Amino acid sequence: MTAINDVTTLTRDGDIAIVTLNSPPVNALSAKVREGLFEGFKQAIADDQAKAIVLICEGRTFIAGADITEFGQAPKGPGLHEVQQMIEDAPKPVVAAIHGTALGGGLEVALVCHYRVAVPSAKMGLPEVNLGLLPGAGGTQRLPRVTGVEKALEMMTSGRHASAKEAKESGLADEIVEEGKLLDGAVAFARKAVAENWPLVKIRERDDKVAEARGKPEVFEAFRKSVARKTRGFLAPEYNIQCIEAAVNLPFDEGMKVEAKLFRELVTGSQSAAQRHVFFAERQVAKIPDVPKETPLIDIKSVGIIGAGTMGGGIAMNFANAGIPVTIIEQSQDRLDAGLGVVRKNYENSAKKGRFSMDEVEKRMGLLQGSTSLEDLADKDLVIEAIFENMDVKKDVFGKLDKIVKQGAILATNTSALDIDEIATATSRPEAVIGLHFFSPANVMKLLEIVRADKTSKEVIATSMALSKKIGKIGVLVGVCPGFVGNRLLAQRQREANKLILEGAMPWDVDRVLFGFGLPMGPFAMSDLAGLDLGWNKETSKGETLRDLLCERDRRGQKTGAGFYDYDENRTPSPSKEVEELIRQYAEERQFQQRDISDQEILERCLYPMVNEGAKILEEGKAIRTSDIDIVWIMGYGWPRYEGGPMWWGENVVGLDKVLAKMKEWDAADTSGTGVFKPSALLEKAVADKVSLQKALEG
Ligand code: TC6
Repeated sequence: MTAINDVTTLTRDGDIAIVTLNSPPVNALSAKVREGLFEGFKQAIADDQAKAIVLICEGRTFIAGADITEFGQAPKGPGLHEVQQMIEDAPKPVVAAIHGTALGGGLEVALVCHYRVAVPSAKMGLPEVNLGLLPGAGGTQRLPRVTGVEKALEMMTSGRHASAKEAKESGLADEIVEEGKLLDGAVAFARKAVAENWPLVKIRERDDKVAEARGKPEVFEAFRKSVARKTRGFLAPEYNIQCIEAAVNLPFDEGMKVEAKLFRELVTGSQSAAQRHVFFAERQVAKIPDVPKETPLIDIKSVGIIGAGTMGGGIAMNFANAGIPVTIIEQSQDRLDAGLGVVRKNYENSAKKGRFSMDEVEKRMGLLQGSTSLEDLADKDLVIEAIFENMDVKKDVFGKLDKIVKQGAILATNTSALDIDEIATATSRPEAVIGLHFFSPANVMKLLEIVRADKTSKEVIATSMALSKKIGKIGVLVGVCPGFVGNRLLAQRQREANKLILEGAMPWDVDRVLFGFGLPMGPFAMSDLAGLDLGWNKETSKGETLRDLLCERDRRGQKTGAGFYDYDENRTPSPSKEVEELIRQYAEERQFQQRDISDQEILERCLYPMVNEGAKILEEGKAIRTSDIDIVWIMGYGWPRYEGGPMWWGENVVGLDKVLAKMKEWDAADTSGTGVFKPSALLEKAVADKVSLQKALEG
């Protein structure tokens, strides 16, 4: 055995050379790995006794891509293209032996090997698009040459990982070998290639699969249309498509030039920087500095949920989906039946859409039990309260739970607004109490705010974080404060949006700007969708707010065909003259000066205060790191990934100094006495010290 460097070895099994990479965690193509590949292959090629070469990886996976941490740094060691050329031009068969995930640059290395074998559990894909990139090592030119244009378009714009079976069917893999016997299978395959004198296949020389789409721009146009909604605002999907067009219409080397040019544009651009930030932020979020990985977990084998309303039912579905039995408590059998009926309908709808079978509906419903007695929660490992937002009622419920539920269980509340420390005082075990703030619809939304109260134990926190993953959520640990992280930022935007329409902008102006920024919906379209009469009552309406006035005119949102907008029978919105008039009159009566408001001002007024509030949240210790706040808004509120989250955007796209200057300007001009624009001390510190918010927080 020859150690090429500390991540690469070269061995020989008879007449087959074996280059092995071992660079945890995922064998990413760091400078060291590239160097190892280059030297390893050089020696294996020079070794006359080696008739073929197998490339294999130790650890959990084949090469999972370029080393994302190296992006943006000066290149070191041999370039990937150099390594690839040496492999592709090798004068003896090279076989990639794939397990785990061959992704991005990893698959691009496999695609310059003459053959690929994989175990059944292996997956392959070009997920660069999710990092705001395209496969810049020949993947855009080689994948369509193997799989054909249609599959390449779909795989590269979605970043999806194909199974080994699919890879075999589409020609990406040449053979599937027995699980756990990858090396033996690959060596046997290589030996056969030598014995039978198989050709040294170079994908770059193939043309048959791409020729089919040549001179057919309509293929690409149709595809663009089909993904337009999903890819709105993102640059990378379009760039990937253009590269595949080049693969179809240009010779290989010319196509490679297009790939290189577009890759450079993306990798130096702001969208990819933002999406790479999100990639790491998603992984960071699970790390809690004072809750070590070894913290013992509570085994959650059964769950109780109090409340079978929209939230309770949605929450219950998450657990049933993960195979965990749930007991749902309601006050009356009628309500229980209604709640469970809604859950069944949701499941049946999913089954109708083909997501799973009717048997599966019954299986999941079978995990849900109803009861009207809290006593039935005695043996549950986790109880989640999901009743209406009233402190006295919640305290009463927690007082009862304290007496009923076994010791060692977690007592959680789904409150989105109330003080969890106070709720915990109703029990004799505040260490067991935590907030699990699901977002509506709770069975769909990925975000789970895990709210740590003063006395919540580390076991309860660690278990909640682990559980969030188990039920397919991204759990973000936050602290107790009004609105926690997500709604606290939202409140800033809502306040300014409501003020802006009294100062001269119209609801559709505000919505257009925020939608154009990349958010799924503006605040007024959102209100119309949710219903303006949430919490509004005809009898008690005082006609004081715009909302009161709209509801009194039966403009209660989409459901009544009118709200801030007018709606046609397809629920398509259009600006409303009536609302415009109403707003002007309302503003005049309250002596608001109406003026022209630019799109830029709308954007700044709605979003800068969110950045400022995020900084306040950090300085109060209610979020662990800036990137956690970004994750909350990306996962829970649809902040566009290519803008990195509000904190990343404020810091990297706008600039903290600009945000601070605006906050100061608005604060000085603000006569409301509320101090809503008061700059965060942390923001001031970061700007003064010229460091990031995270640095300012840590230092
Ligand atoms: C590309 O190839 C471009 C090519 C152009 C050529 C010029 N680099 O996700 P996990 C870390 S673009 C550096 O928790 P899993 C990750 O941060 C790349 N680090 O594990 C984490 O570190 P921590 C195309 C990476 O088993 C640890 O590994 N490739 C990279 O749930 C474990 O990760 C991709 O986009 C990387 N490429 O999932 C693939 N990948 O422990 C991106 C991971 O310190 N990776 N790390 O927090 C993945 O999709 C998943 O990580 C996985 C493993 C499926 C490979």
